[in-house]
Amino acid sequence: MTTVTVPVQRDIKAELRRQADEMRRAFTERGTLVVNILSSPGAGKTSLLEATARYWRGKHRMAVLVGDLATDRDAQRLAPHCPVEQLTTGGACHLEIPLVKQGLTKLGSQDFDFLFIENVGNLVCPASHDLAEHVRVVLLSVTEGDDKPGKYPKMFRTSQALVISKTDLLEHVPFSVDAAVQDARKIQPELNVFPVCSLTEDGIEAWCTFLETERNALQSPHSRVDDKKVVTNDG
Ligand SMILES: Nc1nc2c(ncn2[C@@H]2O[C@H](COP(=O)(O)OP(=O)(O)OP(=O)(O)O)[C@@H](O)[C@H]2O)c(=O)[nH]1
Ligand SMILES: [Mg+2]
Repeated sequence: MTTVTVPVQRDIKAELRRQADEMRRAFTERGTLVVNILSSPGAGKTSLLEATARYWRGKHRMAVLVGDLATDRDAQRLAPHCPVEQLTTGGACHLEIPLVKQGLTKLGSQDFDFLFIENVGNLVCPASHDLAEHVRVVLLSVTEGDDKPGKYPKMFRTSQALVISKTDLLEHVPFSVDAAVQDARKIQPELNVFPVCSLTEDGIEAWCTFLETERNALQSPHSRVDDKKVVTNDG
């Protein structure tokens, strides 16, 4: 008797990862650093991007793709600062490559130094999706509690940077920056950490310098694009 194996399912995620790798290589060649920003709802992603755009005004060309379940409110906030396209997921709790591609088409053929993707506010699902980024950043605001890294490990394990946001509120809440950083570095020892207050712009210079260094590394002859591959551990 002959055994025939009939494939009944395509590995859709593998195809999306392949597309993400291809897009990342193209961004690298164009000198565009792609940054995927993740956090729980309201941790301060859009505020961080507003502060970043204010800090870089006239220095770098930046654009933003911003994901939300509904409304274009974040795009309206960012529009005075830089080119922006809202990606409305219609209920989905994270962004995926096809929607990012649609946003890129709308942004047009202009080259940017930095492309930020503000993901849907959610500390779980976005961690599993590679959006062609070079750098993944997780925000943790001080009002959320310093115990969150260990409780949501995948988000921290797959990120290269941690922004601790709303530091102006530290005096009002029981949040230890040291405890949060220790907890996060148990999961991801290489994590770069940036305490930031987007309202006063305290910490924004260090954050922007980090991004500039990452972009310069893209253009270095020793840069290995494959090293920038995002680890999502999703099979
Ligand atoms: N005190 C204080 N408030 C902040 C800071 N950054 C943001 N906020 C406030 O936090 C709220 C949420 O900020 P957003 O920037 O909209 O947060 P977000 O993560 O983009 O929210 P979603 O896109 O809905 O997930 C707003 O009321 C901001 O003004 C900060 O550094 N300090
Ligand atoms: Mg936002």
